Amino acid sequence: MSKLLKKKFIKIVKKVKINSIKSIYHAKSGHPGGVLSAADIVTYLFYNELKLNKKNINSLNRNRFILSKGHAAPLLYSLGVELGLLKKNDLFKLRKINSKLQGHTSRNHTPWVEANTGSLGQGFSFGIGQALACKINKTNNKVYVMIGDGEIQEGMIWEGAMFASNYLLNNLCVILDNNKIQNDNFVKNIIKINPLEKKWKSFNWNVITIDGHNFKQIKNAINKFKKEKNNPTLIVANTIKGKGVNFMENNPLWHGSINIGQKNYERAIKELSNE
Ligand SMILES: Cc1ncc(C[n+]2csc(CCOP(=O)(O)OP(=O)(O)O)c2C)c(N)n1
Ligand SMILES: [Mg+2]
Repeated sequence: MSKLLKKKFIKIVKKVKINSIKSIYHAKSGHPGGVLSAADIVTYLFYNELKLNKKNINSLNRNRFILSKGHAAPLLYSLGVELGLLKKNDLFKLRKINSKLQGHTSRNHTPWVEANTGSLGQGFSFGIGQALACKINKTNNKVYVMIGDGEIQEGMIWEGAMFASNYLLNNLCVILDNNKIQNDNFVKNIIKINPLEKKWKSFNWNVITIDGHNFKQIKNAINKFKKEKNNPTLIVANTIKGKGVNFMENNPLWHGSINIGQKNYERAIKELSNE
């Protein structure tokens, strides 16, 4: 990525983060921590790999992205605004009954999101199904799925992990947002997930570990995935929950669902604006 492109890109991420926090603040409910840990990677994917627009949105050959940790939905909506798929005003409709902006992603309400997610583990399996369907249909596209580190405590994940490598789904790239926190506690205090890399390698996945806030590393990992000939890829992205807002960083309190409140909102926006 050239310096100029990187600068432009960082500006977009900043807007996406600010708009996500704005929508959660106005809804008086939502999940800021996991939005902020995932924003760099998901924005990278949307701008470089998905390239969704109003025309290609329903094409069979499109690359897909499934947000399996569906509670980070405001991140997708803010990206939708940047890409012209939603209006900026829509952000104020987050979590309102029947609005396009459901608290967890819903295809029925927002057709350009790939899947209804929120029940942890299911988006992962849905993505595996899509990747298999793409293979069967011989479409030359990629399926990206983001999962949380708490999410992999779901049993369904491990059945899917076996299935995906059994069917040689090298068109599937799963990004694990390894922010070390799940709901109201640290992941390691609920069920230990380490050694992460060893576990996934033993399930025959192509495993790549990166700093999930470093664009060069994100780009290199995606490029490696695209060269993989046999196995599905897992990118273990080490991230910070609440990244960019000091008082939210690495603090389970800001997982959600939480009413941010005016003072904290103003502090958060100030910090994100100067990030
Ligand atoms: C099947 C299921 N069980 C429990 C929950 C409640 N829940 C919502 S978010 C969450 C923690 C998720 O942690 P993680 O996957 O690490 O997400 P992140 O840290 O990225 O926000 C839990 C347990 C759920 N949504 N689905
Ligand atoms: Mg987590």
